[in-house]
Amino acid sequence: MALVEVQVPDIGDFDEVTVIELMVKVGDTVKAEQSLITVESDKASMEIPSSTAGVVKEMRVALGDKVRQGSVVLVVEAAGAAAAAAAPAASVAAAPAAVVAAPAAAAAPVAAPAASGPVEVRIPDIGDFKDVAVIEVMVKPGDQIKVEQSLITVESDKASMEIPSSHAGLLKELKVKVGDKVNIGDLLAVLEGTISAAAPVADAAPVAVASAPASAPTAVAAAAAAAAVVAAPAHAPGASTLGLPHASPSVRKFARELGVPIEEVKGHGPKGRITQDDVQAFTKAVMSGATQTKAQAAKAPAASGGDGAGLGLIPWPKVDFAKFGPIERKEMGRIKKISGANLLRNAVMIPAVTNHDDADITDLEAFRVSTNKENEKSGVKVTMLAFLIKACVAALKKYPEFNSSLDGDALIYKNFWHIGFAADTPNGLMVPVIRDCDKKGVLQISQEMGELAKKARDGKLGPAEMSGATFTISSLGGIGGKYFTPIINAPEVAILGVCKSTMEPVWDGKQFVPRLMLPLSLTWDHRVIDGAAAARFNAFLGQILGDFRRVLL
Ligand code: CAO
Repeated sequence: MALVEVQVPDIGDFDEVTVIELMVKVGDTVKAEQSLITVESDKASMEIPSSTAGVVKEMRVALGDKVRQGSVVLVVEAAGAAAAAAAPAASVAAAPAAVVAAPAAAAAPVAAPAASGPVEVRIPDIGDFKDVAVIEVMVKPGDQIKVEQSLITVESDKASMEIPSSHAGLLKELKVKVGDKVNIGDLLAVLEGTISAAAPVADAAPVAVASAPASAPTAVAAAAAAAAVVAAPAHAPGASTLGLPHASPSVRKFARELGVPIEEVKGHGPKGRITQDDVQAFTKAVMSGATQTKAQAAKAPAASGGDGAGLGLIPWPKVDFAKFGPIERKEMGRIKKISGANLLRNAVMIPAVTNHDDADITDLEAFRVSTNKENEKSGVKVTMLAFLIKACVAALKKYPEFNSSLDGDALIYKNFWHIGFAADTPNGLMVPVIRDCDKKGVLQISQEMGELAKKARDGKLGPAEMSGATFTISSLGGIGGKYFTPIINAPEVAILGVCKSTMEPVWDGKQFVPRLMLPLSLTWDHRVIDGAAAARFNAFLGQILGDFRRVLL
């Protein structure tokens, strides 16, 4: 077994590209050449493949990170031949040459001597792709075409790329339509009028195309193909769109997964391209009732005004606030948009109920303070949240349905206790997950919590660090408040909200005594849990927090 760092291969002329999609996570088994992440510049999206097969041990990039050639994407534990192949460098990028018959990247087009008369534009060498489908036609007869202007977009099951024109001229005939299958050398278009061509490129694509020098797919796509990555269509300015909307394969896939009709999404990316944010914003607008899909509109009852998110609700109020005073419009950040859509779904779809209770933490707080004094030098500070995590694990073990998830008519009981905690970050709410809390002590939990909370605030949390939770705690204890109603983090079935503890007079049977009381708010999914179980869970939690030795029982 060898650990291999998989790097971003040569991705052409790009200095820094943004990671827009993570396609694998820690623990996944990946094959050599399997796509790992999608990166995007302002012009293209590319999927970055793995240079080796093995098990993902560590993700080194997160959404939004900027990467370039040589950046380490992840660490794979490679086995057998793959590891041997990777040695001795132990840090490799996918070898482009081994992947596809790489077309030479076209240099910036230089006008060749002008000629006149019809010229045929053919499909250039697009790498190892056969019978790729035309999914988009970006021009129409009569258009004045420039050299390197994208004419069509083709898509295989994994890749999509634009096919540019090898010449400039007036488009006389277009020889392909959406749905056709094309191969290298196929006739694409006939141009007439004054023709100029891209200057010949040294070591141009090996396949002879037309009577003029071959134009490889745009420099971006060619570089992408050379590295076995995927170039996504970019909208030519002013081009007529006769086929599918402009979006990268990953965005199309994302839309498909959410059931979003991508043709109804308005693109706000460069040149009108549909981005993941557009799909998310569309989803959110549909969920909030601000808009609806055509299918929903067709089904919506007339009384709803056709704008009720398909739920038969009255339309979302549209108010021109500027009528009442000065306003400023600011787009919400990405994380807020994503969490907003999730929270809305969870709020709408889960029949949630919240129980409020108080726990007497007078003794536990004294223990916490003394523990922190003893551990002053270690640098690890224990907050009430770490004790709460341990207490919740004990309660989850006693009441396992709180640690389950719904799967159709069945419940999945999880025999692991990974606890998520809501962290307030400058970019919005994030939920890092501490794994195997049953096996960890309060000090270790505190330490991991501190590290994860810092990563969350620095925007450095990887998806693996935010997944797998079986139960979540949202603590506002450091801020204030009395009780609140947290929203369940689906597919979990319960969440504990915690507010600031306060000294309160508590009747001990003879007199009022001052006790430190911690307000607890447990929200639970009524499909899985009923009120009595929730009350028992809270009561048990209160007992543990009142006398923490009970955790050992
Ligand atoms: N009662 C009284 N004081 C509390 C407390 C409680 N329940 N919980 C924490 N405190 C105190 C801590 O002891 C600490 O005091 P000192 O600074 O005097 O030592 C202070 O409040 C700050 O604690 P903290 O917030 O830094 O640490 P934490 O472990 O309690 O919480 C974290 C960590 C990451 C959860 C927190 O920083 C955070 O982001 N909370 C917000 C979560 C949130 O937004 N939830 C809402 C989700 S729904 O929109």
